[in-house]
Amino acid sequence: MAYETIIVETRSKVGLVTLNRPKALNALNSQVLADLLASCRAFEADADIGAIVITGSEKAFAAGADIKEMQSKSYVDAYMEDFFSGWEDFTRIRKPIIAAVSGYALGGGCELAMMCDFIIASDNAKFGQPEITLGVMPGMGGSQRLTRFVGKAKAMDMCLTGRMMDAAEAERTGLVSRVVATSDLLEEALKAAAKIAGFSLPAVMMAKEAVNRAYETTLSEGLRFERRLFHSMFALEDQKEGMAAFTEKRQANFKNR
Ligand code: CO8
Repeated sequence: MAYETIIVETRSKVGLVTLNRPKALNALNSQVLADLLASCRAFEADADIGAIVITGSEKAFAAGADIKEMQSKSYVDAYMEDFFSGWEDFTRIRKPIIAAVSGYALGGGCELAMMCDFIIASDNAKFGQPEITLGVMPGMGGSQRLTRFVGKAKAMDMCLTGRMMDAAEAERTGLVSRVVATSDLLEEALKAAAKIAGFSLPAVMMAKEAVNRAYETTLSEGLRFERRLFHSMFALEDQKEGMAAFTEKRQANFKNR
């Protein structure tokens, strides 16, 4: 399938999506949303794919929602079309997604990165929610996810002043899982994705579901949910294989069933 705003490749068992609107610093418009959703759904349906990486350019992961697309909308336009609600569908992709972030991840770009399962950042990455400088506020999860990831003080600081966080601060505050040299970013993200794709896919997907549940429920409910999923794993051939491989001191050969 041909995409207008992204480049889609596969690297062995990893699906790679590169945002590709260089003249607009990968600003997220409705076409990007449609392309990204279609590509991730195709990877979701492809039994050979075990993980997805989303990246941008060295200068920008994405500099936000497309201001030029938004600026003339009326309240009624935004409300009636439920503007950008499609991003919620992105969070329903069940296979693991890594955001490989270099350069600017601002506004919707930061929010897209946070919708992924974890973020690997290059040392030149800059995260921010600058919507306040445009007379608005975050609208794709920035006020909610950022607060859960970095806590109230930092989230308020970012959302109210619009200032950017560099990669070191993003790692210190828990927004990103690791920081690597800019030149190594894609390789490191693909390596992490390939590692995940080598494990049992049902186990990986259940682990993703369980961690995400931690953000939506109480500790006791989350623990019960985790235990039920854990019990269910004894129905997997991959559990038998994984544990047999350990005791037989050999590499596991998962069948994803
Ligand atoms: N939208 C549209 N175009 C953009 C965007 C954007 N977000 N960001 C950059 N561009 C364009 C510029 O207009 C410019 O285009 P042109 O050459 O045609 O003028 C081109 O990209 C290059 O940008 P700059 O010349 O500005 O590059 P600089 O290196 O000087 O600056 C910055 C880089 C600092 C990233 C600067 O471009 C900038 O501040 N961009 C805007 C950042 C921003 O405010 N982002 C938040 C957008 S609002 C948002 O994301 C809300 C999401 C919630 C929606 C929810 C709906 C329900």
